[in-house]
Amino acid sequence: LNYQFPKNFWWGSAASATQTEGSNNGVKGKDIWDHWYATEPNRFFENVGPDTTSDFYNRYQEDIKNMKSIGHNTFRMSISWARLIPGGVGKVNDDAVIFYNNVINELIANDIEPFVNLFHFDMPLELQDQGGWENRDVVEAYVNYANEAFRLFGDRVKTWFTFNEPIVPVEGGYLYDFHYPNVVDARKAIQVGYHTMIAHAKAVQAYHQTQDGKIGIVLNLTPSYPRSQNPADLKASHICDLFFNRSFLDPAVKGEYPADLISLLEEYGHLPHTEEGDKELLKENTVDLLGVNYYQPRRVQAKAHLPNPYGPFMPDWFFDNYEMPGRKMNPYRGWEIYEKGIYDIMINLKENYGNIESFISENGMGVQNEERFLKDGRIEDDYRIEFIKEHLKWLHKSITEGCNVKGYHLWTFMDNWSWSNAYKNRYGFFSVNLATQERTAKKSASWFADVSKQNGFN
Ligand code: BGP
Repeated sequence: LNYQFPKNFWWGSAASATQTEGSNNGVKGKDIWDHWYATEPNRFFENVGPDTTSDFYNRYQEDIKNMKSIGHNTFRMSISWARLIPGGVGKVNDDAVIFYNNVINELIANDIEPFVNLFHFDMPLELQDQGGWENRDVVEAYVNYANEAFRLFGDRVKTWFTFNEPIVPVEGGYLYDFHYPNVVDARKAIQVGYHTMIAHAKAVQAYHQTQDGKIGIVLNLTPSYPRSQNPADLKASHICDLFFNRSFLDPAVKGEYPADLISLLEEYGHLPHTEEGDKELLKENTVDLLGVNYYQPRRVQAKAHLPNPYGPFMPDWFFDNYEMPGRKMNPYRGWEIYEKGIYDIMINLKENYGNIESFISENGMGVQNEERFLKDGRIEDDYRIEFIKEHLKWLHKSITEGCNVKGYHLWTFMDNWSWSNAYKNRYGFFSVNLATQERTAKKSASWFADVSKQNGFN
C-alpha cells in the first residue's frame, strides 16, 4: 500500500449526545438546546429541534452493528450531562445509567473501544440560569458530574475527554450570537473560556487521582495563515491564533496561557477573574492526549481600520478575514477545503507541544441536499471519499515525519442533527431517512471499510 498506517491505528467516527439521542427519548433534564428550541424555534434551520434527531437512544444496537460492519475499532460519543444528572447537580438518573451502560457494553462487545466526552455544548438549563460558565460555582457542579461519570463507567471506558471544542460556546454564546444564551460581551466570553479551562483541569486532576486510563480534550484547531509576510499581516495572524487556538491549546497541553495573550488582555483591561491556586492547578493537570477537530483554516490579514477605542472589545479588533483568491471551496456547503492544514497542525504539535499523543477526532464534509447524489438507493458520495483520502495523505505524511498521531475519526457516523443548522448539512457514512429512521450506507462507508481493514490505501 502507498499509504500504510501504523499498527492499531484508530479508525472510527465521532458523534454527540444532543445530535443523535433524541432529547424526548427516555428520562432527561432540559439543557440549553431544549430550551432555545422551545422558546425560539425559528433560530433553527427549518424550525427543526433536537427532540428526535437520529433516535440513537432506541437504535444504538443497529448503529453499532453498522459501525462494526465498516471496520470501526473506536467511536467517540458524549454523555448528556442533563440526562445523567437532570438539573446538573443532585441525583443520578437511573434510566440514563442503564442507557449509557448498554451503549458502552454494546460497543465493547463489538470490539469498538468507546471514547467518551463529557461536554459537547450542552449545558443543563438550571445551571445556565445560574450563569453557566460565567459562574465559578458551575465548575464544581461539572467536576461532580465528571466524577459520577468516571465512577459509573470508568471500569470500561479508558479514554475520556473533558470538552469538545470549548471555544465554540464562547464564540456562539458570548461573541457572535449562534448559541444560547446569545449575548455579545467579550468580558463574559473571556470569563467563560477561563472557567471552562479551570473545570477541565479539575476534571483531569480528579481523573488521575481515581482512575487508570487516559484523559484529554478535543479542540478545533484552525491554522491561521497570514495574507502576506508583512509584519502587520503576521501580527494579525498571530493574534488570531492566540484567541482561537492557543487560548485553549496552551493551557491544556503546556499548563499555561501564552504570555502574549495575557499581555494583550491586560493592555485592554480584559483579564478574567482568577482565584489563588489556579495557576498551579493548570500547570499540574495537563492532558494525556489531544483530539484535533479540523475542518478549515483561517486566512487573516491586518485590520483595514484601527479598532474603535469606544466600541466594545472584540477579538476581531485585531485582524480581518481574508478571502484568498483561488482557494478550494466545498461547493456543497461553502467552507474552504485545505488538506495540508491537517499536516501543519500535526507538525506544530510535534515541534511546539512536546509531540503530544493526538488523533484527528473530527474531520468531514458537510453537504446540502445530498439526496441529489442518490443512485439506485445509495448516495454516491465520491466527493467525500476524495475529501477523506486527501486529508489522510497529509496525515500519513505527518506520521512518516514523526508526529505522534494515533487515529482518524470522521464527523460523523450517520447523518445527524446539528445545532442551529439542524439537518442542512449531511456528513455521515450512513444516510438517515428522517421519516422512517432507516439507515443506508453511502458509498464512502464501503470505501472506509476497506481502508480500515487494510489499515491504509493506495
Ligand atoms: C463541529 C462540532 C460538531 C458538528 C460539526 C459540523 O464543530 O463539534 O458537533 O456539528 O462541527 O458542523 P455543522 O453541523 O454546523 O456543519
